[in-house]
Amino acid sequence: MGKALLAIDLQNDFYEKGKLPVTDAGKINPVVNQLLSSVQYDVIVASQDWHPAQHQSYAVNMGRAAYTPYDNGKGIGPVLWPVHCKQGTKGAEFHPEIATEFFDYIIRKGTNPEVDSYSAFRENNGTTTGLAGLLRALTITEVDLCGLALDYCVKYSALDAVNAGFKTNIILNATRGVAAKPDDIDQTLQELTAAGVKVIDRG
Ligand code: VGL
Ligand code: ZN
Repeated sequence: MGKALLAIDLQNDFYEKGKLPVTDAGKINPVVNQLLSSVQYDVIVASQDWHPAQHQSYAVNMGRAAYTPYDNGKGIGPVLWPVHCKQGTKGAEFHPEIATEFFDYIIRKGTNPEVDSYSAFRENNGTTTGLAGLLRALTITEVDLCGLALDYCVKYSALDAVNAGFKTNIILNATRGVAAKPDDIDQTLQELTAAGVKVIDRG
């Protein structure tokens, strides 16, 4: 019956001055805060990318250049990243403009050094984070997603949400993408729509 807002990885390192910057990320903050403070959600869950220093998604730890395509078939890949969202650093903190007081739960992900975790629902090797169970226990049937980055963590979270049976909406004006390749965003939106995710604007 209820509705949840999933606020994905609204952390300094994904903003313009961060280590893994997303273009125009700061522009989503007013919209995100409008969503966070609105009365329409029964629960708000934030995810926080939270890697140990030796994380294998860090290109430098694998002796490669950042943004190199790489897939070990066991949960690292399809891309290696600059060092970002290292546990306990400023870059891993939520952006100071974000109204974090509205978060009911925070799910930290990507803590296993050998496995990346794009989705807030499960790590890249399939291990669950418990989010679907939490939402079901709270009788949530519909989720809105906002945050960073549209073509990675927002995308994989939305696909897992819809596949777990939740009515799933991406709030397009409250997300931005990394877009390593120019058509990454269009392709992401096509994939999401094909999977049954609704792409909408709010606020
Ligand atoms: C993300 C790449 C690596 C994201 C996290 O939040 O979209 N992308 N870690
Ligand atoms: Zn990460």
